[in-house]
Amino acid sequence: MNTDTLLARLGVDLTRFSGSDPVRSPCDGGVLAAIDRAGAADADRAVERAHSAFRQWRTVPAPRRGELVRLLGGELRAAKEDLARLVTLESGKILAEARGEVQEMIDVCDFAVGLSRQLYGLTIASERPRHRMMETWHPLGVVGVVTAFNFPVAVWAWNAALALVCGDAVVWKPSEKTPLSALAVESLLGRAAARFGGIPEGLAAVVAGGRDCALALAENPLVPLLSATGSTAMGKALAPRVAARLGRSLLELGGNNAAIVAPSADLDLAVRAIVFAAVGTAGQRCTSLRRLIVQRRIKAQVLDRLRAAYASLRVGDPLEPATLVGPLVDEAAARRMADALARAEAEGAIRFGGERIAVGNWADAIYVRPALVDMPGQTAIVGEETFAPILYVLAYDDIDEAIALNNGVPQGLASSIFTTDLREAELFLAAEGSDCGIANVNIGPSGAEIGGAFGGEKESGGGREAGSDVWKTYMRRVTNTINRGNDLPLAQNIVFIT
Ligand code: UN1
Repeated sequence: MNTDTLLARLGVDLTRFSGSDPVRSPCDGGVLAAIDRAGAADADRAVERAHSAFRQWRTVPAPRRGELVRLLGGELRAAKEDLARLVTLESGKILAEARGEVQEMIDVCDFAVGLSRQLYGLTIASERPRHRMMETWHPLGVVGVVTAFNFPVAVWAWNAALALVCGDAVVWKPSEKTPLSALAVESLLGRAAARFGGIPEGLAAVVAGGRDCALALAENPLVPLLSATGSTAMGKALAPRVAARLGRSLLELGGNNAAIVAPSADLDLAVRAIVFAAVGTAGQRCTSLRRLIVQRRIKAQVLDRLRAAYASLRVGDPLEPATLVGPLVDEAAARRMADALARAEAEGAIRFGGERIAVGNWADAIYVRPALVDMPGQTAIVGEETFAPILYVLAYDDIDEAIALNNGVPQGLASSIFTTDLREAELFLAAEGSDCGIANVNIGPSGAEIGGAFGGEKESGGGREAGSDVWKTYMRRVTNTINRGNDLPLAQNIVFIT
């Protein structure tokens, strides 16, 4: 199926593709379509329209808003295979993972539908006679959503499914590398909206532009919440602009995720988990495993097993069912990977893999063998996130040292420990254990379910998306005090007689 047919099946208006800016597929380096890029003024217009839409949407009862999201989930189920294929073509992730990404959208829609009947507030005991206090949650406004190429659709869904149920409008700036997947999602939402009986115009918009659009969303006072996923550098550029107008940011930034392998670990299980977490999505997840912290006595054994597993990894066309590792997203990613490996070698690394390989006749596509890098310690390069399949392997002697290494980087997204020792596992999860937003036992750091709150600490940005009580970020909390009496008792026993 060619791309035009795929886009047409997804309901994308092909007349939008008469633009001058080519969208390339990392799979073969070919041009998928050429679009016109939106600019800052388009972003501001979309925000204005979204704000008007919000003013209507906030008055629709939440369970009814949930119905829209239920219908969106239905459209996603029906289009799962087509959308996954488009995600693979545009992002380069293997089809199995692209299907997983669409499933993640469906899952969060289901979650949000349930939530639409559970936006609970509290009743609070008042200190004053014949008074009652309560907490009410109201819609917040326009939510700006900035997403990255590696999860071109799921991250929007984590935000939008919740935001729509919470009564908000959404303006989405997708990655410049993956606008087509975003336009396809916009079209599927359009189908859901038609079944719903129509939604306010501009309630969920896509602004397919670049950095200037993201900056416009950050600076626009009609955007009370900016949810941005991407590099730490991007977060550092956007967050001060949102803060300058005292807006709210939800940041999901870089990770430098570690796994500790303790002597008691089930190594068959650990090796499988490590390989998935380190090479899945070609090392281009924010949750990708980048540092392996192995007890010194078993390090040689673990490295041997990993080398064997890495040697048998099939790197190639992500549309082929047998492929486990697809391409890197672009030339710049390949350059950053080569630079990181060169720096690691200068810092004492012994490297296995990491070289570029040819796939098909695709001279403009970038495929690499994942790299396993034996390091003498946690050197400077190990503290950096390189968005590529590089796994640094470090040794530790005792568990406190392992936890200190886990925590000894600027990022704090995801972490894990492989152990069958209960005390060690519990220590890792305790206050003095991992300092990350995600801490796992006997599974890798990536591949989170949507039911939990997703996000990390330190330079990973501090935001939380998806499940648990994250919906509260998308609403404004109002504290109400109601007096049913004829007196006016003041709080804190203040006497003020007029
Ligand atoms: C990301 O890479 O931005 O936990 C998100 C995971 C996925 C989401 C990753 N569910 O790996």
